[in-house]
Amino acid sequence: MRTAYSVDPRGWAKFDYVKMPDYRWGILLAPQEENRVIPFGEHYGEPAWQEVPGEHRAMLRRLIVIQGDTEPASVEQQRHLGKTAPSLYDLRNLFQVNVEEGRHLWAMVYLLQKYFGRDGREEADDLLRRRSGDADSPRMLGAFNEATPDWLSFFMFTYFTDRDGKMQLHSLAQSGFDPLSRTCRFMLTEEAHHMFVGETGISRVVQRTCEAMKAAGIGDPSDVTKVRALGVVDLPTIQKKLNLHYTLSLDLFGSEVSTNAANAFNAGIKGRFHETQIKDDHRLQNSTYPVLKLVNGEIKRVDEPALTTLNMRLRDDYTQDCIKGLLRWNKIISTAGYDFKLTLPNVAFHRQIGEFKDIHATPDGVLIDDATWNKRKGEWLPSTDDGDFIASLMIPVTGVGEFASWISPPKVGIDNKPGDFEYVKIET
Ligand code: BYC
Ligand code: FE
Ligand code: FE
Repeated sequence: MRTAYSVDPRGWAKFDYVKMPDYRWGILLAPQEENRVIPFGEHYGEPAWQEVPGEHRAMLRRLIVIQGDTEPASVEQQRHLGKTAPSLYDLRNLFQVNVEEGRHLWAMVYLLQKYFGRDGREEADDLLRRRSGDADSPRMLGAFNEATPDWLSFFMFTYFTDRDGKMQLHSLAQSGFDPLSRTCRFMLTEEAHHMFVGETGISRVVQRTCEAMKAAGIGDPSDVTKVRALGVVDLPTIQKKLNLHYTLSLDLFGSEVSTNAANAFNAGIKGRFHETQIKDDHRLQNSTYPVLKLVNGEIKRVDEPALTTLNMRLRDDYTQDCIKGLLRWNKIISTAGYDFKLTLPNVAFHRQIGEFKDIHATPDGVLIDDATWNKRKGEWLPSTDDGDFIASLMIPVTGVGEFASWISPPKVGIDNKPGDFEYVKIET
């Protein structure tokens, strides 16, 4: 695989071919900021900790373990995809994402080993024992036990779920525990590429679908049978995949109202997105934040103490961040002359965590009963048939400069390489 192989402080990304088994992880930390102070919570303004603060040890360890647990989980979920890559370019991106997620696990294990003594080592062993989707020892958070069955899911996952990673890493990058802050700041530089893979991946799928529809003279993008006959993914199915991965990712923010989140903030362990840029007291003892709640069978905004609503706040920041990609995808569709818009479903739709986990709602946020949900959920979430159709398109393409029928080539190559660059050399 052609990737960044060298990790030196001046221009750490030097590219060359590396054999996968020879790939080595470095422990990468953002440079130490001189005189950094804890930027929020009850220790606000005190010097950042270089060692684990005894009183917050258990909470800190729990958050590091949860963060660490998601990283190898995503690799486990994606491990089958190399077999069906739509091009060498995409195969290279998959491998790149996977080696970096592996390194993110390494970064969290480094913190556990270096700063937490014996129980840190035991937690690190447990990280190796758990497996995504395993009945006996699953990964800790819901979305990381779901399947990533095809490349459309991979792109949705890197767009939506890696973006939860971005938000959580930003919050942990604010941490008063300086070694955690420094590891997370470095991880964020890699996270940008993962989300790029997702955003451009979906762009390329949408692009190809629109081109194929136009060439075939199809006017109605919702004519699923006709569009599928062209060997491309129809836009309604892309919307269903989006609904699934967005809502699974919303669950990763935890409950809207959470004392865990309040405690982590108070303790100076986990801050807000862009904490240091927010203009307020950074203690939040007296302020409120509006939360969506179920009140007498209706979805209502209710003001709650700001401290307990930090998960909701981070989730709102996340949704704002998600919208940007949708604008780009919709631009491709409208430029092609089609009247179809991809949208984010209402936060009450398809939830397993938080306020709305016990009710059913449509993507528009209309509450519905169990029977209606069971009858209609196939309109909103990928069905077995949809999965089978997408699977039928997942035929590997390994010729140099070639791409599968259902996806456009990228606009530019990685490291400015031309379209016919051999990103991965496959040993036969
Ligand atoms: N599934 O007070 P609550 C990434 C548990 S992704 C299962 O509502 P809290 C990546 C919760 O643990 C970023 N369980 O929530 C992306 C708690 O259990 P305990 C990963 C869940 O604690 C792509 C109970 O429910 N990093 O990096 O405020 C590829 C009540 O919880 C879930 C982090 O998440 C769920 N979805 O917030 C590769 C950062 N949600 O303790 C990598 C660290 C909640 O009562 N984690 N529960 O047994 C955290 O900050 C928090 O733990 C959470 C939950 C935001 C996840
Ligand atoms: Fe990661
Ligand atoms: Fe990632």
